[in-house]
Amino acid sequence: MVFGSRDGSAWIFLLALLCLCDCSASQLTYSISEELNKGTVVGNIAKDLNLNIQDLETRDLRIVSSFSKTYFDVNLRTGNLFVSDRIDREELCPHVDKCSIKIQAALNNPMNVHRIEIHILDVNDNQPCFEEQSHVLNISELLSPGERFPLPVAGDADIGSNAVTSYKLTQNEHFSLDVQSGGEHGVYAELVLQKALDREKQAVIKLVLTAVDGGKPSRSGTLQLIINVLDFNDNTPAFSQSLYKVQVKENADPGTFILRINATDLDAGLNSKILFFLIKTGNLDPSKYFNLNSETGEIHLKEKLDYEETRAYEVRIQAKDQGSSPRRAH
Ligand SMILES: [Ca+2]
Ligand SMILES: [Ca+2]
Ligand SMILES: [Ca+2]
Ligand SMILES: [Ca+2]
Repeated sequence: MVFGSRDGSAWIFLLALLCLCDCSASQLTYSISEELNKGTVVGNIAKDLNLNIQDLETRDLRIVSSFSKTYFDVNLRTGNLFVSDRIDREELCPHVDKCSIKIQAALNNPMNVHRIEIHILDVNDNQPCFEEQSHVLNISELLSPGERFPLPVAGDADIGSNAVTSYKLTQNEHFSLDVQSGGEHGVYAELVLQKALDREKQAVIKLVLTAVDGGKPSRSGTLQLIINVLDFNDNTPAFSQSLYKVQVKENADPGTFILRINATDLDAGLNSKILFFLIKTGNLDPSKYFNLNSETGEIHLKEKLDYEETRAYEVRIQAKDQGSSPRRAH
């Protein structure tokens, strides 16, 4: 138990007597906003309790509270009950919708105790905020429009319409936002794929999710969304030329460099890693005459050629990516 602003052992006695005295005395109710300046008048208790102003001093009016702070005091010359300490609703009543402070106005001769309940109304003094600054989503370029992805929920220490009421998303061509309310999370949002992604066009998409509260004016908090577009093997290797022509002297030594073939693949990782292979066509096994380095695409002579026997070799080469469902080009 803590007592009004002034001294006293006599007051300990008074509180001990609280239940023995006139507890049926009237009750006053006031409503004020949180975070009012010290000195702000809540109401006039002399008037509201029908007391003479002179009696306040002669009957030694005191404000008594069971809180560790009194928050309020009374001006004995005017009867005004005023705010004497900072009132932060979020600190006083965290996660509670209804918040009030109960105090008592105690008078001597005769001893009276009047109960006063002061409702503390919420002010929009907290902005929505996310637990993290950025959130990463890994989304395959294979997925079809309509796929949904849950997003982190923003908190707001205020209540009711001063808490989060909506979410917004950066304008973009691939995703829309579906904002739902209800359930234990209050208001939450899901990302909805509107247009299929293409990693080869844009591998990372950065968007900003904004949580907005319903205060007037409203406050907001943001979260960066980083969408990594995961590769799907949707590109076939492509040779730099469809036909490579090269002339070799028939007396060239085995090991002589002939040419290097080149192919590229727009995908990523193994989906774009290309290996080359010589292909048998008809009776010709090109690996009898040529060495192909499957990684570099370099072709070297394997054994001496005979112009009189064969004047030209047409060799088919396959380029194959290393995706789990590989794609091939010839
Ligand atoms: Ca508040
Ligand atoms: Ca708020
Ligand atoms: Ca590929
Ligand atoms: Ca791809």
